Amino acid sequence: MSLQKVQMTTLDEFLMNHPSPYKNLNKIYRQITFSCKVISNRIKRAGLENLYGSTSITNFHGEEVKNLDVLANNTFITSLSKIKDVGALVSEEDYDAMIINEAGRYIVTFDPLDGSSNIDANVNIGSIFGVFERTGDGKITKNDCLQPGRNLITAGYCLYGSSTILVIAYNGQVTGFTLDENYGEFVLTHNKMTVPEFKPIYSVNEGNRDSWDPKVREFVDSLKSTEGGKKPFSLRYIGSMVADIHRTLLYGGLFMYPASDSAPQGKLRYLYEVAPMSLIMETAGGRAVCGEVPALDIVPETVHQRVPVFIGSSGCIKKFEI
Ligand code: AHM
Ligand code: MG
Repeated sequence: MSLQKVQMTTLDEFLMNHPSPYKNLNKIYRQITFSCKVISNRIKRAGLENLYGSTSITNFHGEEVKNLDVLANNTFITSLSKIKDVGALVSEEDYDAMIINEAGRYIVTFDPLDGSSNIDANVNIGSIFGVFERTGDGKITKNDCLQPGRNLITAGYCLYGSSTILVIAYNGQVTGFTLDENYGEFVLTHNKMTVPEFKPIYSVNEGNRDSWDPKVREFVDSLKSTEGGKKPFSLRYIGSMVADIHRTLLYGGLFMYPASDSAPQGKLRYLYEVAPMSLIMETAGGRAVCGEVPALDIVPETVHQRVPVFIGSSGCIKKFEI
């Protein structure tokens, strides 16, 4: 009997075979992926371990904090704080940037558990992260955290879905790894990912339609129009950015979170939601814009700055710009 050759590349092996010019980035990846494995496991066991539901806390964003939000945030902070090259952390769940080592070289921004409103419904949720380098040679400061997405040296997300998938923009490529729970390893499953140039799918919370800018309203209406026998775009909206972006990356289409009357800057935050996802989409050949400006060129003024965003296939973004 001949044994079949095992053709698996783990994430560790991938990082070793594709060394980054940024020293010790693999150590940061080790801590991030460990956090994602822990979070993935706890999400799967949430019903059994009584982890669903909310804390009594409303955070500074005015949002209800879920038990799993706290667990995911603590997991990221604890594991990243062990790396001496990590100088600062910016988390969606914490009011300000945290300087954890003034001599550290890197800033890690993260949304530990995105899609909070879907947590208790067992619907896909995810973690998002980005890594910047400090700007000067001196001690790291909170100002070093306010950088445009273009400065990200790597970014990624982990989708906790029917399987757990980690997608990273690393060394100029987008690569996907699936968690093999038998071995506890992320294994390469999606090599050199590229987003289709065009696909008639749009993804937006259309309940906000009446309070969008008229240009956005007209644009979304045009996607649905059947005038002249046109086939309308299909609507797909999960309400978890990680899941909506993952589908967009694989199938193509357009994900949007425009500004509205109740959210004049949009809802999504730049440093740990929009910038990392924009880097991933642009590296995969797609586009991301905040109105007229490329999303990666925004320089945030505060760590929790929100921006309106349109992100996806370049052919779909082009339609918006016409
Ligand atoms: P969260 O970080 O508190 O979970 O909020 C971000 C989420 C995104 O995942 C998603 O795209 C958006 O909020 C959905 O918002 P809405 O419920 O307004 O459609
Ligand atoms: Mg979020």
